[in-house]
Amino acid sequence: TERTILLAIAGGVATVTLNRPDRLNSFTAAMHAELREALAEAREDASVRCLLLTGAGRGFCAGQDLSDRAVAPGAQGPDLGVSIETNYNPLVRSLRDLPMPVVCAVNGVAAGAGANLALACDIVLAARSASFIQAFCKIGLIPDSGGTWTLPRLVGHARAKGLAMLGEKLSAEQAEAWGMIWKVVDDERLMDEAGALARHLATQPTRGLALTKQALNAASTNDLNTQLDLERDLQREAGRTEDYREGVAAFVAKRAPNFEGR
Ligand code: T3D
Repeated sequence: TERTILLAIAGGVATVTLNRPDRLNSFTAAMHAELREALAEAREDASVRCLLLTGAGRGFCAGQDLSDRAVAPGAQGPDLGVSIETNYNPLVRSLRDLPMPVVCAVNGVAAGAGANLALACDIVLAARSASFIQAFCKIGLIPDSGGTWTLPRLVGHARAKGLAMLGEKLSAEQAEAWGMIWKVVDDERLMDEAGALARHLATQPTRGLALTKQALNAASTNDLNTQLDLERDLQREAGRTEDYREGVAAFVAKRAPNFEGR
């Protein structure tokens, strides 16, 4: 059977492609399991210094595959808490905790958990024709995959509530204008630009970027004093990396640095 997740490692970048295009890459339990495997493989490969996540076909990801979820009247449906605990939460945590930049190339519609999966990544590019839909409210659910946490922080409470309670389609351009994503790219340029960005990041000081990610992630919940302490600790760590030494040496010698990710 066709793999539902594709993993390609080249040039320091692990490209992970959601691959159920005829279902707009919506998630089954098997696909979650394959994605966990791919992320573990990428994480364990010492050559990988950036992860790029995208979708095959015309959609990015339509969230949970709902054909798995229809139940006869009166019958007991699946426990969605178990689904979240086993599949969606570990996925969001693993992207957040991955000690390298995670780039997302949103190639088409991102709906439900698919939208919030994209927003859990560090740098989100979207095709001009892509869109984001907090589709949960239309079927009686709440935004998951971190959406209730991520959305208000990215776009503010007023917009988060509008998106979550109305489930309207938000265009990629509006998402960029609201600061929800990094950048919109013309459709035919998306994968080239996302690939170039990921390959660039893979040549940068990976430890420093991982510590930067850790600090910014923590800032969403820390007060200033706690954050200043954290910056001290993480800067101490960054200052002990070989890439920091190389960065300063290259600057002083007026030459290009050669970062090794250590
Ligand atoms: O259950 C749990 O474990 C809890 C966790 C929940 C997390 C969630 O993500 S809940 C939210 C689930 N997702 C949705 O509600 C979105 C459903 N999809 C849509 O609303 C639309 O498909 C889109 C707005 C995303 C795209 O619309 P459009 O018109 O571009 O495409 P389409 O025709 O609707 O979809 C194309 C095909 O993909 C179609 O199949 P067909 O007619 O060609 O045989 C459609 O049924 C299928 N598809 C799209 N999304 C899903 C799906 N099939 C199963 N599950 C889907 N989520």
